[in-house]
Amino acid sequence: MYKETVNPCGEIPIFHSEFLCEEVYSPEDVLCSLSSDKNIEVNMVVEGEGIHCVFDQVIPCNVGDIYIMPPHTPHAFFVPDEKLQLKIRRLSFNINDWFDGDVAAQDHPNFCYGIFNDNAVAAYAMLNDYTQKKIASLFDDIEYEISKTKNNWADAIRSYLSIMFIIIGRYINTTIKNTSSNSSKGWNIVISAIKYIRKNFSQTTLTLSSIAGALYISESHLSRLFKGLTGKSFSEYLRDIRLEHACKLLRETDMKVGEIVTACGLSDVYTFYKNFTLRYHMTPHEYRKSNSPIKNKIISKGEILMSILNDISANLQIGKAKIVAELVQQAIDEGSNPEQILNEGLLAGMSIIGEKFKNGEVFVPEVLVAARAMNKGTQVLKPYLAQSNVTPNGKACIGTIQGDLHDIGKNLVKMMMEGKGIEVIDLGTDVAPSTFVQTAIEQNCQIICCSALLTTTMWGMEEVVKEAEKAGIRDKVKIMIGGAPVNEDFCCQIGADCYTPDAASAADAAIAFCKA
Ligand code: B1M
Repeated sequence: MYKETVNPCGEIPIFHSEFLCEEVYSPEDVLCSLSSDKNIEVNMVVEGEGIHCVFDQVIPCNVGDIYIMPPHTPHAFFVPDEKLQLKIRRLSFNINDWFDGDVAAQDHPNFCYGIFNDNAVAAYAMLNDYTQKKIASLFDDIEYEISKTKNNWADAIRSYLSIMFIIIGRYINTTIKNTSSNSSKGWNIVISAIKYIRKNFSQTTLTLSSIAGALYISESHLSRLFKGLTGKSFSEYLRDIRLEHACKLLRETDMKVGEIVTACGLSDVYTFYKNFTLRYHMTPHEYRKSNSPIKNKIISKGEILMSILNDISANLQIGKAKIVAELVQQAIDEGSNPEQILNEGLLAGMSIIGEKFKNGEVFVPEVLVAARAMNKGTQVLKPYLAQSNVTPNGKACIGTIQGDLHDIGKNLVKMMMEGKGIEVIDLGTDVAPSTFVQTAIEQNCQIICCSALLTTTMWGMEEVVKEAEKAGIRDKVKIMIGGAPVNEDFCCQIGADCYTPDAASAADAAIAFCKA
């Protein structure tokens, strides 16, 4: 609700407005919501309760509280939660149009009849019932004069404003002081920077230096002013503005996370997820689910599922093992196919981390936490990938080749084979050729499965073939190989029996061997 009365005759502008404040207070977002006017503002709380923020000051406000803000002072009203309402009456005018000399000179002790002193940048008063009514009636009189513009209306308003300031001056409780001696100029610069950021945040190339250039000041000066007056660094502010816009897009559109990242000028999905989860303690998907106002819109099962799969991939990349496990369960509950969860959620995320690792964008610790998250996710999937109540179809032993510690692929192969009813003995990682062969002999395995991820160690698979020949079991056992660096040609070259590119085809091939 917003009602405004503006002087219609065009002589001396003065505005009276009455508005309902609905924005919910959130400490992280305050700075983004502050706004300032070129006029002086007199704000009076007429209904409800709320919060008034001036720079980094947070002041609870109630009916009868008055806030006077000099020109260009960033401030905003909020409600503590969405059930509460706050109604404000505001007068806004250029003080030089209405007063002369001391009363209008911002640095004079008699500025606004002495309401501001000691370099104060904001003043507020709590009025008693009697005074509150008096001030409310002055607001009414001024509003009336503005709307009617009768003879000498400007003189009448000038008198009402003087009386108002003098009365309020007696009740001033607090003034918020400038921390910097020339902070009014500083604020102007910071406000210009904020405006510039808000206009251009979607450009990935936006930097402090480009803004400093646009405002003709040095980067270090802008950086100091920004932090000093807002309490936030430029990069923190820019990140918050972008995240806030991302929230808006998540709430109000169907855009995919990747598209939102681009639209907000963010660098990549990985960083977006990391910052979003840190800031809002939930994933973008969860945020969209709980905040989307698009009521009556039918979101297809496929869309929900795709969004969960994207979340699985993104959380895996930042190593959020617990969240990954929960999301995998959620995807299953939504009726998704376990293989799709594996391929389009878990493995999709792992392959992005692999690329980043290759390009030097992430390092071993990040890969390790991602691998841990992958394992947590596959643990949840395991019972769904495995078919229950199947009688053993054969026996195999599996391990990662000597010198190689990668076990995620191997674990998947094992899981898929077990799903087909094959009993699998897991030898772990860094397995010597003799261990594969001895296990096959002792446990009577039909298949030896070797996994390798490193080009430097894949030749260990040839050793397994030779060891099996040496032990005289080569014609009794099938040797299957797999892993990123090996292929069909390599399989033939070392004399193994079968190469498969993924876990599902490995399980199919193994079952075929067992049944043959
Ligand atoms: Co390492 N690593 N890593 N790493 N790591 C790779 C493999 C690498 C390609 C990364 C890169 O540079 N792009 C690179 C190898 C380069 C090369 O040799 N050409 C590499 C390197 C260099 C290293 C280190 C040397 C790094 C270092 O220390 N500087 C080091 C080596 C340690 C060692 O083994 N001695 C190392 C360490 C690690 C971590 C410990 C941090 C971690 C492993 C954690 C773990 O496994 N518990 C790790 C990881 C996670 C990776 C990447 C990122 C992911 C591997 C993975 O799990 N993929 C990987 C890059 C990448 O692959 N994009 C990389 C998902 C998994 C499901 O796929 O294992 O291929 P994969 O399995 C697939 C198929 O290959 C197939 O089925 C699965 C899919 O369904 N499959 C089989 C696998 N085995 C099969 C067997 C079969 C049939 C199919 O029949 C028997």
